[in-house]
Amino acid sequence: MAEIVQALPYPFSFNPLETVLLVIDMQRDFIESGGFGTALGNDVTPLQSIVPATLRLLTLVRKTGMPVIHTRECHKPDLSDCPPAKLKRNSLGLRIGDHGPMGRVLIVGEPGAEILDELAPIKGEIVLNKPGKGAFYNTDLSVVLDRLRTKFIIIAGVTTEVCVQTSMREANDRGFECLLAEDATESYFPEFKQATLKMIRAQGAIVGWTAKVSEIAEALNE
Ligand code: TIU
Repeated sequence: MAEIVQALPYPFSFNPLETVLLVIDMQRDFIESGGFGTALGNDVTPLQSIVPATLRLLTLVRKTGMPVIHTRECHKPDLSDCPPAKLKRNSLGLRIGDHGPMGRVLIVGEPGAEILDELAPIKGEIVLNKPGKGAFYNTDLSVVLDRLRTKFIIIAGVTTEVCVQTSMREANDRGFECLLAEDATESYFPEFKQATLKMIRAQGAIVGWTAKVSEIAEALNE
């Protein structure tokens, strides 16, 4: 049964039985002060503003029974999955693996790598650790989506132009139809967020669609 979201650049038609919600990297390291986002020289506070809309999206998707997949950008404690080029890229402050106020930066199992309490995965939801910006690179995401018989992906998370956009492009190239939740994604740079939304839906949804959480809720009669 097809549902229709009043999305941009034109309505997004999807079957909830073939849809997953992919929540990208809503981790303390990006959203709370003192982690990786701060180490890169950013003011992290704008990212905190999307927590309520992301929670609303999670809540309504959970109600429908659609699968939820959370990702976390993080690395093994020995950094064997972190290419030297990524490790040395940040020369401003703390680097990946350094000890910071939320434990070792971007390392699996450390407090900073955890998803925000408000958005924490619940029983049955899938959590994928990813070493890259894209959610498909060096992860089991393709296998998981195949097993769930996924055709459509609703995407939320941070940051819009880095891990979210990379993951959305990867998914689009793999044949998934993707809808980005506009108010459940954020960037450290407002102009980058707006540019990303525009470039995703340009040229007849060249990468995918965008819509507000309220528009997704409407399509799901919530
Ligand atoms: N720096 C930045 O904007 N983002 C990242 O490094 N990772 C994610 O987007 N998750």
